[in-house]
Amino acid sequence: MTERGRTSDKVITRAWWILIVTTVMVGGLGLFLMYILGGQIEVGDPIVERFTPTDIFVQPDAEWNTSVLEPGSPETREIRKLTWLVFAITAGIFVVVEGLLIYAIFRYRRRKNDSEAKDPVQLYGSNPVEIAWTIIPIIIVFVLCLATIRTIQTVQPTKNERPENALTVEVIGHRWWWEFRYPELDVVTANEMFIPVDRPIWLEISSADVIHSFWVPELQGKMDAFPGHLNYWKLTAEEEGTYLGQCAEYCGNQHANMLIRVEVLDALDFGSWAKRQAQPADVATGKDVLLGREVFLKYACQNCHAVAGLSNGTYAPDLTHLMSRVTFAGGMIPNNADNLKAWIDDPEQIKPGCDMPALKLSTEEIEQVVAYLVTLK
Ligand code: HEC
Ligand SMILES: [Cu+2]
Repeated sequence: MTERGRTSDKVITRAWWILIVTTVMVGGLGLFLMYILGGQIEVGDPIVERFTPTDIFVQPDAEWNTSVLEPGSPETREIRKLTWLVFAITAGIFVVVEGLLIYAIFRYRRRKNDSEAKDPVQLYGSNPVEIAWTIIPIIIVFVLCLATIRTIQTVQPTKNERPENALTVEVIGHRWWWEFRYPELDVVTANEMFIPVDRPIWLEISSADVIHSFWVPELQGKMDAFPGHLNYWKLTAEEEGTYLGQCAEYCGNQHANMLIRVEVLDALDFGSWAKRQAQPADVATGKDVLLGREVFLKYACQNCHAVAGLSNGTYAPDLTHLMSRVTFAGGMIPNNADNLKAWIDDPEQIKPGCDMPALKLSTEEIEQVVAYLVTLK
């Protein structure tokens, strides 16, 4: 072509440069902002001088193993099978499409001795090609669809498919913690779900407020927790150990601190855990402990929290066997006396926006109430 052809080449080159430079600039700016803001997002302001938590955002003693590719139940094994199938099909598509693209780029590139004026052969429409690239994707989507439906049918039970020998756990999402109730065992606990190995567990999942989602990646898929509606999950853990999970539906500002910890025990250990949990632990003796119990009753603690034999609050985590749990506040903080003091002094400092108010206890009262709480084993 003429002068004009060359100018448009230049324009295209310039456009490429503008695109590359803007991408790098916008990306760089984004990273820079993330760096600055990331450093500023801290857990609360250090307004509290009296007590400071020793450690936060830790799941003590647990491997951070939450991979969907390492199934710990028959259900997650089925899900992984589907994952690999979808991956294989889409990887195949990727290879074919990219292969053709690269082939076309090299095979039909402009050669040195091509005259500038020589345009490639111009084709307008081709029925066989149009039909092929309509039918093939339809078949692929159909296959993916069938495979997905089959997996859903295998892993997701209907209301009537509760296995005979299953153990029922009612899972209730709250902002921002989980409640676990075992109706057959008369046990209520929070954030840490204990289950026996090799026995089907029947989960009845719901919510006390907004929509949450119960997700322990190695044990089952995600299941929404709705207020006023039950969803069912069935799972059988195949190995003892600790499994971690996380609320998987954005539910407010502390969503990220709504963790799940599942302890899978052998049948015997589970039996003794359940037996212990079903009994009250409120056996306060000693001056400070008894005073702490008074503090618990005097302040509103008892309206929100249950301690079997002492109070019946249902709004907040059951504290009957608080010290049998290794974490508290939705699994975000290790459970020990120092952290409990910091928490009761000002929950906002640790978990901004959470639904427990700072009740303005004196330093002495905090020491006393924690002396009482740590007896709840
Ligand atoms: C208005 C209701 C309310 C009152 C009153 C209240 N709490 Fe709480 N408390 C909560 C809620 C809600 C949580 C869970 C917060 C979270 O994890 O987001 C909580 C969590 C806790 C926890 C951690 C439990 C766990 O396993 O996660 C302890 C311990 C606790 N409160 C002690 C107390 C004490 C002691 C008092 C009295 C001084 C008190 N609370 C008063 C609502 C309340
Ligand atoms: Cu949630």
